[in-house]
Amino acid sequence: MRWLCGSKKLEIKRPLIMGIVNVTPDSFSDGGTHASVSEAIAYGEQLLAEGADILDIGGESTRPGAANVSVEEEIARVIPVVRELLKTGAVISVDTSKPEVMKAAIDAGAHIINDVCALTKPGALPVVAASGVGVCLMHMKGTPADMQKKTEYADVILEVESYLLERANACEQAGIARERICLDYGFGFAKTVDQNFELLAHTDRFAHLPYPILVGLSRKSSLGAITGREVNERSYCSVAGALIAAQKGASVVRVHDVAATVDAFKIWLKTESSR
Ligand code: 8Y7
Repeated sequence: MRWLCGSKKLEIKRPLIMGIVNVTPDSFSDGGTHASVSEAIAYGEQLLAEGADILDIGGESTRPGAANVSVEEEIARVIPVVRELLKTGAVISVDTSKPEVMKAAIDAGAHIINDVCALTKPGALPVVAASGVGVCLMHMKGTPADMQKKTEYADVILEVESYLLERANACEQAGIARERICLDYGFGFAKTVDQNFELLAHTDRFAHLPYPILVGLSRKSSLGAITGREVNERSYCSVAGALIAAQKGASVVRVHDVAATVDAFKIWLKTESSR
C-alpha cells in the first residue's frame, strides 16, 4: 500500500502513527495545554522524538458544541506551526474542513489534508485537486454540533462504506489520483457506542478497499463508555484500540499517546515477525 502525499511518498509497510497536535484553546482532550503556537511546536517535536510518523495539526476543535473558529484565526493558529514543524522533515497533515485553510496549508508546504467533512465544503475539492497533497476523507453525518443526533443507519458498515467510496469517486473525478486518497470510517462521528465498535470490529473489511485506512479513536467517549474512564485516563484503552485497528488492517492510526502506541506496535510486530 502506498499513500502519495505531495513530496512525501509513504510506503506503508507497517501501520503509521499519526500524532495529534492541537493548537486550540478549547480542545477537549488536552484542556488547551498546548494552546499557544510555540507550545504546539514544542509538543510536535516531542511527538516526533517519541516516534510519530506523521503529525496532524489542527486549529479548530471538532468537539460537539465547540465554538466556531474564523478562517483568519484558524490560519493564525495552524500555519506558523506547520511552517516550523516542516523544518524537521516530518510528514505534516493539517486537520481542517475550510478551503481557505487548506489552501494556506498547502501553500506553506503541508503534505496531507485531513478533512472530517471529506472535502464536501464548497471549494474544498478544487483546492486539493489543484495540488499534489494526500487527503484523508472521513465519514460523518451532520456537523460536529449536531452529529450525535444523526445515528440512524439501516446498516452502518454498508452506509459508511458507500459514502466513503462515493467521496473517493468524486475526488478521482476531480483529478485527485487514487493513490493520494486515504479513507476513515469516522469513529465517534454521528455514531452510537455500539456502532463505533461495530466499525472497529469490521476494520478489516474497510482495509480490503483499494485505499489506505486511517482510524482515529484516541481518548474518545465510546472508550470511556466501556471503561468508565474520564478523558484524561483513556491512554491504555486508546492504545488497545489503536492496536486492534492496526491488527485489522488500518494503515494509519491517529493518536494522542504516541510513545505508548509505538511500544505496543513494536511488541506486536516483533511477535508477527517471529512466526
Ligand atoms: C478524527 C479526526 C478528529 C478521526 C480523522 C478527536 C480531526 C476528535 N477525530 N480525523 N479528527 N479521524 N481523520 O477526538 O477519527 O480527536 S477530532
